[in-house]
Amino acid sequence: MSDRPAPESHPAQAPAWVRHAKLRDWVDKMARLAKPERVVWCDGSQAEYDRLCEGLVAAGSLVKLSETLRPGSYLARSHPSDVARMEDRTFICSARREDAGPTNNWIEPAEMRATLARLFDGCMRGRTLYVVPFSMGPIGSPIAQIGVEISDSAYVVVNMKLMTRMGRAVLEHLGADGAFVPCVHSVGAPLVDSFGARRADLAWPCNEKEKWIVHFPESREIWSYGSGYGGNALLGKKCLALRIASVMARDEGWLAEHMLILGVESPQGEKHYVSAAFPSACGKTNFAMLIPPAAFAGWKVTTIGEDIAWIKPGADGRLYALNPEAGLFGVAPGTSEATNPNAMQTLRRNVIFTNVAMTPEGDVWWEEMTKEAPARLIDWQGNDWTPGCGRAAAHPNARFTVAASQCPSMDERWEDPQGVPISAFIFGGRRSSTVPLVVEARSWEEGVYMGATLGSETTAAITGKVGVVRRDPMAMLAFCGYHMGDYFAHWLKMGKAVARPPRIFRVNWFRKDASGKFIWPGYAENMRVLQWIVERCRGSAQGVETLLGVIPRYEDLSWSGMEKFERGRFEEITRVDEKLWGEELKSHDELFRKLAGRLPQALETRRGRMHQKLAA
Ligand code: SAT
Ligand code: MN
Repeated sequence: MSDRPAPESHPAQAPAWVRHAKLRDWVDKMARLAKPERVVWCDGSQAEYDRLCEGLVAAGSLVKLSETLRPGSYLARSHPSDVARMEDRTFICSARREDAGPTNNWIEPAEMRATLARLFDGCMRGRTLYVVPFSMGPIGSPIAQIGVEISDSAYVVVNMKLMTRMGRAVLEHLGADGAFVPCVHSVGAPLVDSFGARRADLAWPCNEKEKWIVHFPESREIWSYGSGYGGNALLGKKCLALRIASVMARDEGWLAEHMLILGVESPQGEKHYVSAAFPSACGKTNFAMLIPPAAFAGWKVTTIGEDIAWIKPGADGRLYALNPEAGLFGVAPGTSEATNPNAMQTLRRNVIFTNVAMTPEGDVWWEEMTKEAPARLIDWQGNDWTPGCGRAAAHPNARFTVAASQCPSMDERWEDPQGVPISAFIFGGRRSSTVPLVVEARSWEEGVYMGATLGSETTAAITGKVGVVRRDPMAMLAFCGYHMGDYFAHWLKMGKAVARPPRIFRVNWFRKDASGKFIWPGYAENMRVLQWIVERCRGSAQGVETLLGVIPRYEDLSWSGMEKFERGRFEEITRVDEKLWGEELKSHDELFRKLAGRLPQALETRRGRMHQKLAA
């Protein structure tokens, strides 16, 4: 039997509020290719969200959690082959291989398009094609961008509703001919085969054999096939807001960064905003929602964003940062009242949890959420679980999706369409030795070098060996949509493009002592470092020059409430060990060799100077 002509080739008409002819044509074209049973244009309403969640519950894809313990919330359990972003299946298909650079996977665009045409042909048979218009950034903000994702996953639609400004209002703003980034997504699991035979759906449909996350930077398109999880499927996040946006930013003179944005207000009411990049497993979300320790009465830390920053020059010569997202897609394990009370408060209601464990009462649990695990749980795969059974109850990459507006620490300006002025950039990694608690760059160039050579040790949550330093320039290794050498050059250029560029700092909360214990208590105490940083920006704090930059002395930080942290400990955590830095530089050499040919001379020179200083 051949393809049945109807209803596949006659998907539903677009509603009257879709005035964009090119968008309608594109959706028609995609529907003819993917052959869904129906097309639904999402309006982004609460009624639509509730209806879709009900449908997902009925289909067994979501479990409704206890309305008393976790109101308005759901749990999804993914297929075990589909639990994280897949860097080895992520491609930057620029016209020329050298423009993707050595840190990205690349396939020749025509070949990739042929593969996608084959994969997407009929891939939505028996399913609904949802059209999901979304804005990254407040609708109408001069910094915002519009995307339209088509997806055959209702789970994706409800997550996009929490993570972005989504629906009819976006298309009303787009008008009849506005620019949008087309994003195509399919779980790659048709319910009807090409002979018309139907099969039952799975709770978490995906394609076990093939997954592809593909970007065409020149035409600014995103295609994703085979996965329904996180950044593989919620295409506004890493795909648009970082990989495609980094290319737009390079071309248009701004920055799309893998950075949190937070505000720090002193008791005198002086406010600074800082933006910080951390590779995964460095406590980025916790830092974004920091609550100052008791001794810091009158100090306030507020959140603008916890993952991505879009940063543009303002008329006053400063850089302004905007959080393009409207929600949080955070790692659940490790989140607790001790590590992040603001996150715990955010998660009280209206959350979609993915791959966490469930209690017999219909609430959620994950490793380290409480000191003691409940006596019985259903684990992330739906099996009975008891403490000591040898398995993790939640998947280490289990997630929560929730509207940012529910977070008690959100800054009053978090939706300011102009963004907020940035005083400092911070680069942080997880390093058990070598890198001091905090160091300030003496120049923009030195700061760019710090960011470019950012490294972090791998943890159990990341696949691969534990404790190996992975170079992750600006925490953008997996997210830069073009050649990393050109990206560094762009950063250098941006420092010259504004009259008052932010100061740049490097931090490391993770240094260990000789007995292998963390020296710094972390969490709330990070406020002490943050205070020094903003006071440096104000010009009021002191420090000393070292090989690496300016480092505070013991007396330059505030220790009230933490008197037990003696001078000796502080010296241990801020020491610059020349032998270790000799080793460290060799590893910078390795990264630079990889980028040779496109590495800016200024960074080369700086590295040479460090080598010389160490040799002297
Ligand atoms: O899954 S996401 O890409 O959204 C989060 C992450 O892996 O960094
Ligand atoms: Mn991230």
